[in-house]
Amino acid sequence: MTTQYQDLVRKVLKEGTKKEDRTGVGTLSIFGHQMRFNLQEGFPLLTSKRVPFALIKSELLWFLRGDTNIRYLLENNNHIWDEWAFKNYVESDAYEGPDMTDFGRRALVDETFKVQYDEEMTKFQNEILTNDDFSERFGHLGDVYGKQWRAWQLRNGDTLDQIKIVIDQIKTNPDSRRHIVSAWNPEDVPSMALPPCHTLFQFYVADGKLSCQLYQRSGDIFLGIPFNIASYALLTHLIARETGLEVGEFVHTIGDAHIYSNHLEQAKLLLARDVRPLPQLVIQSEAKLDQIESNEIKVENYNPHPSIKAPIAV
Ligand code: DHF
Ligand code: TMP
Repeated sequence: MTTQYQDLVRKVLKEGTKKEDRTGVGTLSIFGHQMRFNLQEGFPLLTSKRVPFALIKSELLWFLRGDTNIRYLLENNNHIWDEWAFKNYVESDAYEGPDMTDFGRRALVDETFKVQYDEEMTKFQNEILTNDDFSERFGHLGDVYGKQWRAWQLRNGDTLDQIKIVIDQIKTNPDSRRHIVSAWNPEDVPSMALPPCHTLFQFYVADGKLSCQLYQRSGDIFLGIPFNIASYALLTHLIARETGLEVGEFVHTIGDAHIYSNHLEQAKLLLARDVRPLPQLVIQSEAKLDQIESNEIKVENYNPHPSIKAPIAV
């Protein structure tokens, strides 16, 4: 059973350099780290804390639909992207409520402010869900993953579906060394709510098995990375199913791998726990990739330690 995630946490706590960051929270950080998960050995969902697989599924299906509006996520009770859409809204001319500058950090330290923030956030979520105009204006995160994966904008006005192309190429030319999907579009980076953290991935076919390597430029080890591992493992399963291959490995390469300074206690608690046998992924669907429903994808035999709460740096 793999302890690679634990090993990464231990390494960063021990060897990480103290480094300030954009969010003002501060991190311990290392540069350049690689983990390998053999997908034949089970589905790599952390067992040392509960990770909400339902949210990982709906986020990935949202990317695959080419959607960049958080409305679909909210309809699926997924709130992992709310803060970044909310930020665009409160920084716009349309917002008239109380000052929300630096809301992420202030909500952690100021109880009165937190009440106001929760109120404004609830209003915002309701508007996104019920008001089409509002949702069109403020639900989009910019040209993030879904747009770049499924409809990369070309100079001549057409768009390019990188997922479709990579699937066709895996089927017709499996030995190719060019099975690449890039979310990093330098022209669009300035207009994105958050420039892509999982920037580029490549597929590899050998011995009838499909492997995937991700280059992630920036990794929040306690909150983001467990999601990213499971999300790309699931993507590899979905593409393998679509191309008639078995699953091979997921290779996870991270640039700036960091633990936020307000996640240190949580990280130590996680390290004190043992790792348990991995769950299995079951996909029960006849549908093509684009039509798969969330309830057709399940993990079985997932018996993790309890979840551990941690504040997210905005
Ligand atoms: N910003 C930062 N600072 N770190 C991130 O990992 C991150 N991830 C983003 C967007 N911005 C980010 C998108 N992915 C959670 C996990 C992944 C994610 C966003 C949020 C998260 O908060 N996970 C909680 C559970 C959340 C819930 O149940 O709603 C967890 O405990 O895993
Ligand atoms: P940055 O743009 O300044 O690197 O901040 C992005 C933060 O979000 C950073 O802590 C990495 C984290 N993150 C992940 O770890 N995984 C993800 O999938 C996303 C979207 C973000």
